Amino acid sequence: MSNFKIYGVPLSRAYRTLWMANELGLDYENVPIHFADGSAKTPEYLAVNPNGRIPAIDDDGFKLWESMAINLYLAKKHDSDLLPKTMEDEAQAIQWSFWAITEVEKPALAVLLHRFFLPEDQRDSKLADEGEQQLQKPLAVLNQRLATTGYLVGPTFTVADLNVASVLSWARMGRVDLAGFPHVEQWLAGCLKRPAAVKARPKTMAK
Ligand SMILES: N[C@@H](CCC(=O)N[C@@H](CS)C(=O)NCC(=O)O)C(=O)O
Repeated sequence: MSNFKIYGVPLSRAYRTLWMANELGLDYENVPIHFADGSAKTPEYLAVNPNGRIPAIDDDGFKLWESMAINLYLAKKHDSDLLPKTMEDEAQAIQWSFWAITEVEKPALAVLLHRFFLPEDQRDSKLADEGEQQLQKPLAVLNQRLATTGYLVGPTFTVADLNVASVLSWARMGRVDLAGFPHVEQWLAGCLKRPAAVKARPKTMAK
Protein backbone atom coordinates (compact mmCIF):
# COMPACT_ATOMS: atom_id res chain seq x y z
CA MET A 1 0.00 0.00 0.00
CA SER A 2 1.33 3.42 -0.96
CA ASN A 3 1.72 6.25 1.55
CA PHE A 4 0.52 8.62 -1.17
CA LYS A 5 -3.25 8.61 -1.52
CA ILE A 6 -5.31 10.37 -4.17
CA TYR A 7 -8.95 10.70 -3.17
CA GLY A 8 -11.52 10.90 -5.93
CA VAL A 9 -12.90 8.82 -8.77
CA PRO A 10 -11.38 9.45 -12.23
CA LEU A 11 -14.74 10.75 -13.51
CA SER A 12 -14.27 13.99 -11.55
CA ARG A 13 -11.71 16.71 -11.06
CA ALA A 14 -9.52 13.95 -9.55
CA TYR A 15 -8.63 13.16 -13.18
CA ARG A 16 -6.32 16.19 -13.00
CA THR A 17 -4.46 14.81 -10.00
CA LEU A 18 -4.26 11.30 -11.42
CA TRP A 19 -2.89 12.70 -14.68
CA MET A 20 -0.18 14.60 -12.79
CA ALA A 21 0.74 11.60 -10.64
CA ASN A 22 1.06 9.52 -13.82
CA GLU A 23 3.25 12.15 -15.49
CA LEU A 24 5.54 12.01 -12.47
CA GLY A 25 5.53 8.21 -12.37
CA LEU A 26 4.38 8.21 -8.75
CA ASP A 27 3.24 5.18 -6.85
CA TYR A 28 -0.20 6.01 -5.45
CA GLU A 29 -3.37 4.54 -4.04
CA ASN A 30 -6.52 5.93 -5.67
CA VAL A 31 -9.23 6.01 -3.01
CA PRO A 32 -12.53 5.98 -4.95
CA ILE A 33 -14.36 8.76 -3.11
CA HIS A 34 -17.36 9.75 -5.25
CA PHE A 35 -18.92 13.20 -5.43
CA ALA A 36 -22.49 11.87 -5.53
CA ASP A 37 -22.75 8.84 -3.25
CA GLY A 38 -22.14 10.45 0.16
CA SER A 39 -18.59 9.12 0.49
CA ALA A 40 -17.20 12.67 0.27
CA LYS A 41 -19.28 13.71 3.30
CA THR A 42 -18.23 11.07 5.84
CA PRO A 43 -16.35 12.24 8.97
CA GLU A 44 -13.30 10.27 7.78
CA TYR A 45 -13.18 12.06 4.45
CA LEU A 46 -14.07 15.46 5.91
CA ALA A 47 -10.93 15.08 8.03
CA VAL A 48 -9.00 15.03 4.74
CA ASN A 49 -10.99 17.73 2.97
CA PRO A 50 -13.41 19.68 5.18
CA ASN A 51 -15.12 20.96 2.02
CA GLY A 52 -16.36 17.47 1.24
CA ARG A 53 -15.14 17.69 -2.35
CA ILE A 54 -12.72 15.78 -4.52
CA PRO A 55 -9.86 15.65 -5.29
CA ALA A 56 -7.67 15.69 -2.21
CA ILE A 57 -4.39 13.99 -1.38
CA ASP A 58 -2.71 12.56 1.67
CA ASP A 59 1.01 12.60 1.02
CA ASP A 60 2.52 10.69 3.92
CA GLY A 61 0.33 12.60 6.37
CA PHE A 62 0.33 15.93 4.53
CA LYS A 63 -3.21 16.63 3.39
CA LEU A 64 -3.99 19.01 0.54
CA TRP A 65 -7.08 19.88 -1.48
CA GLU A 66 -7.88 22.05 -4.52
CA SER A 67 -6.88 20.39 -7.77
CA MET A 68 -4.64 23.16 -9.10
CA ALA A 69 -2.78 23.58 -5.79
CA ILE A 70 -2.24 19.82 -5.59
CA ASN A 71 -0.70 19.69 -9.08
CA LEU A 72 1.57 22.67 -8.47
CA TYR A 73 2.69 21.09 -5.18
CA LEU A 74 3.41 17.72 -6.78
CA ALA A 75 5.36 19.24 -9.67
CA LYS A 76 7.48 21.24 -7.23
CA LYS A 77 7.94 18.50 -4.66
CA HIS A 78 9.25 16.03 -7.20
CA ASP A 79 11.52 18.66 -8.77
CA SER A 80 10.08 17.77 -12.09
CA ASP A 81 10.58 19.37 -15.49
CA LEU A 82 6.83 19.99 -15.33
CA LEU A 83 7.51 22.90 -12.98
CA PRO A 84 9.11 25.86 -14.79
CA LYS A 85 12.43 26.66 -13.19
CA THR A 86 12.61 30.46 -12.91
CA MET A 87 10.48 32.42 -10.46
CA GLU A 88 8.84 34.28 -13.34
CA ASP A 89 8.02 31.11 -15.25
CA GLU A 90 6.69 29.46 -12.11
CA ALA A 91 4.49 32.52 -11.56
CA GLN A 92 3.14 32.10 -15.07
CA ALA A 93 2.27 28.48 -14.35
CA ILE A 94 0.33 29.70 -11.30
CA GLN A 95 -1.26 32.45 -13.40
CA TRP A 96 -2.55 30.00 -16.03
CA SER A 97 -3.80 27.62 -13.35
CA PHE A 98 -5.81 30.38 -11.63
CA TRP A 99 -7.04 31.51 -15.04
CA ALA A 100 -8.34 28.03 -15.85
CA ILE A 101 -10.38 28.00 -12.65
CA THR A 102 -11.66 31.58 -12.82
CA GLU A 103 -12.18 32.11 -16.57
CA VAL A 104 -12.74 28.69 -18.09
CA GLU A 105 -14.04 26.17 -15.60
CA LYS A 106 -17.58 27.46 -15.04
CA PRO A 107 -18.64 27.81 -18.69
CA ALA A 108 -16.84 24.56 -19.59
CA LEU A 109 -18.78 22.79 -16.84
CA ALA A 110 -22.08 24.15 -18.17
CA VAL A 111 -21.26 22.74 -21.59
CA LEU A 112 -20.14 19.41 -20.15
CA LEU A 113 -23.23 18.99 -17.99
CA HIS A 114 -25.81 20.01 -20.56
CA ARG A 115 -24.36 18.25 -23.60
CA PHE A 116 -22.71 15.18 -22.11
CA PHE A 117 -23.00 14.41 -18.43
CA LEU A 118 -26.61 14.88 -17.35
CA PRO A 119 -29.35 12.47 -18.38
CA GLU A 120 -30.92 13.75 -21.62
CA ASP A 121 -34.16 14.84 -19.95
CA GLN A 122 -32.22 17.11 -17.54
CA ARG A 123 -30.14 18.86 -20.20
CA ASP A 124 -30.78 22.50 -21.09
CA SER A 125 -29.30 23.37 -24.49
CA LYS A 126 -29.61 27.09 -23.75
CA LEU A 127 -27.22 26.77 -20.78
CA ALA A 128 -24.78 24.75 -22.91
CA ASP A 129 -24.88 27.34 -25.69
CA GLU A 130 -24.35 30.17 -23.20
CA GLY A 131 -21.34 28.30 -21.79
CA GLU A 132 -19.88 27.92 -25.27
CA GLN A 133 -20.44 31.63 -25.89
CA GLN A 134 -18.67 32.56 -22.64
CA LEU A 135 -15.71 30.43 -23.63
CA GLN A 136 -15.03 32.43 -26.79
CA LYS A 137 -13.00 35.14 -25.05
CA PRO A 138 -10.72 32.89 -22.98
CA LEU A 139 -10.27 30.59 -25.97
CA ALA A 140 -9.08 33.56 -28.03
CA VAL A 141 -6.59 34.51 -25.31
CA LEU A 142 -5.31 30.95 -25.15
CA ASN A 143 -5.09 30.65 -28.93
CA GLN A 144 -3.00 33.79 -29.14
CA ARG A 145 -0.65 32.57 -26.43
CA LEU A 146 -0.17 29.17 -28.03
CA ALA A 147 0.44 30.71 -31.45
CA THR A 148 3.64 32.27 -30.19
CA THR A 149 4.94 29.63 -27.78
CA GLY A 150 3.39 26.25 -28.60
CA TYR A 151 2.99 25.63 -24.87
CA LEU A 152 1.81 27.93 -22.11
CA VAL A 153 5.14 28.55 -20.37
CA GLY A 154 8.25 28.11 -22.47
CA PRO A 155 8.81 25.56 -25.22
CA THR A 156 7.78 22.37 -23.39
CA PHE A 157 4.75 20.81 -21.68
CA THR A 158 4.46 21.92 -18.03
CA VAL A 159 2.01 21.81 -15.14
CA ALA A 160 0.41 24.92 -16.66
CA ASP A 161 -0.54 22.95 -19.78
CA LEU A 162 -1.77 20.02 -17.71
CA ASN A 163 -3.95 22.19 -15.48
CA VAL A 164 -5.49 24.20 -18.32
CA ALA A 165 -5.94 21.22 -20.67
CA SER A 166 -7.60 19.16 -17.95
CA VAL A 167 -10.21 21.89 -17.45
CA LEU A 168 -10.64 22.35 -21.20
CA SER A 169 -11.15 18.61 -21.66
CA TRP A 170 -14.70 19.33 -20.49
CA ALA A 171 -15.21 21.71 -23.41
CA ARG A 172 -13.98 19.03 -25.77
CA MET A 173 -16.33 16.44 -24.28
CA GLY A 174 -19.08 19.03 -24.64
CA ARG A 175 -18.24 19.36 -28.36
CA VAL A 176 -17.31 23.05 -28.17
CA ASP A 177 -16.38 24.14 -31.68
CA LEU A 178 -12.64 24.83 -31.64
CA ALA A 179 -12.27 25.35 -35.40
CA GLY A 180 -11.76 29.08 -34.88
CA PHE A 181 -8.95 28.36 -32.40
CA PRO A 182 -6.58 26.08 -34.34
CA HIS A 183 -3.67 26.39 -31.93
CA VAL A 184 -5.91 25.44 -29.01
CA GLU A 185 -7.37 22.52 -30.93
CA GLN A 186 -3.96 21.10 -31.81
CA TRP A 187 -2.42 21.73 -28.38
CA LEU A 188 -5.41 20.27 -26.52
CA ALA A 189 -5.47 17.11 -28.63
CA GLY A 190 -1.73 16.66 -28.04
CA CYS A 191 -2.02 17.16 -24.28
CA LEU A 192 -4.99 14.82 -23.85
CA LYS A 193 -3.32 11.99 -25.72
CA ARG A 194 -0.24 11.95 -23.55
CA PRO A 195 0.05 8.45 -22.04
CA ALA A 196 -0.28 9.83 -18.50
CA ALA A 197 -3.55 11.55 -19.41
CA VAL A 198 -4.94 8.50 -21.18
CA LYS A 199 -4.07 6.34 -18.16
CA ALA A 200 -5.91 8.75 -15.83
CA ARG A 201 -9.11 8.76 -17.87
CA PRO A 202 -12.23 7.05 -16.53
CA LYS A 203 -12.36 3.61 -18.10
CA THR A 204 -15.97 4.10 -19.24
CA MET A 205 -14.91 7.09 -21.31
CA ALA A 206 -11.66 5.79 -22.74
CA LYS A 207 -11.43 6.43 -26.48
N1 LIG B 1 -12.14 23.88 -6.65
C1 LIG B 1 -12.18 22.48 -6.33
C2 LIG B 1 -13.53 21.92 -6.79
C3 LIG B 1 -13.74 20.49 -6.32
C4 LIG B 1 -15.14 19.98 -6.69
O1 LIG B 1 -16.11 20.74 -6.74
N2 LIG B 1 -15.20 18.68 -6.95
C5 LIG B 1 -16.49 18.05 -7.23
C6 LIG B 1 -16.31 16.79 -8.07
S1 LIG B 1 -15.59 17.12 -9.66
C7 LIG B 1 -17.13 17.62 -5.94
O2 LIG B 1 -16.47 17.10 -5.08
N3 LIG B 1 -18.46 17.80 -5.81
C8 LIG B 1 -19.20 17.34 -4.67
C9 LIG B 1 -19.87 18.46 -3.93
O3 LIG B 1 -19.70 19.62 -4.32
O4 LIG B 1 -20.57 18.17 -2.95
C10 LIG B 1 -11.01 21.77 -7.01
O5 LIG B 1 -10.60 22.20 -8.10
O6 LIG B 1 -10.46 20.80 -6.47
